[in-house]
Amino acid sequence: MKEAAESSRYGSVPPAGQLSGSARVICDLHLKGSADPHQGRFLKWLEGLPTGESLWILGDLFEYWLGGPSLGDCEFAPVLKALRRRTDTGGFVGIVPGNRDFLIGEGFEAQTGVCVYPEGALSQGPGGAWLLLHGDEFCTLDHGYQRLRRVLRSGFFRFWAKHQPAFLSRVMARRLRSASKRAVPAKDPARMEMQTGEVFALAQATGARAVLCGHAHVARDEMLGGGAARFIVLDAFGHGSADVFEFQPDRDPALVSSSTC
Ligand SMILES: [Mn+2]
Repeated sequence: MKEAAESSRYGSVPPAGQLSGSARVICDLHLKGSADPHQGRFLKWLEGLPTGESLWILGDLFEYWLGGPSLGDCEFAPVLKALRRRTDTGGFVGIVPGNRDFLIGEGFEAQTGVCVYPEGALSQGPGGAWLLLHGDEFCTLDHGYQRLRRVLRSGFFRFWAKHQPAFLSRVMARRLRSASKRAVPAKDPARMEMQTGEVFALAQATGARAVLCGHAHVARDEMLGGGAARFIVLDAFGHGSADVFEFQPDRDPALVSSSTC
């Protein structure tokens, strides 16, 4: 029963979003606008994806996302249009918002056709259920960050953010970014790490055979609990040689590079 209760936190995934056929998973693009060469590179990569293949984005697609004001921001318009084109032509795209773009919600879903999973998603894949998350929830020893995360993701904050004029949202986003930049060097790196004990506990609680996430910007692919669960972290998209996790019907799912796939 506990497993069912834990699993119900995640939205249901339609057949097109299951990981049984061809699917690609990416994360941490941190797109900054049309002057960002990285954004152009992503758009080209997206265009080259085979039609009908599903795509999951595990958060921090944008360097920052303010909700409503960002939907009308011409800097991000090419990204929104490209995602719309993809979903219009039958390609499933799912997103789990990250700590930079946690305000991605209904407006984004309506404009792009991308399915938004605020808490993460539990999808069927090879060998059973795969839990798809951003990954910041596993940095449990960083108590200050977890406190901030709870506030920013609360219904109250979402309501507040939705009703702020665009300029105030911008000021707030800038403050959050610079506070985080100031705080990170002062923190003990060990406390900022993902806690694999937490990953394994969540895999057990949700019945997932694998947990797939990003956030750390450093790839890893390992077995936890003596082989009971697989834990995979992707490199940030466009950085490193393991920035895409690929599912193909004829081979084992694996980390690959976006420059070769
Ligand atoms: Mn992140």
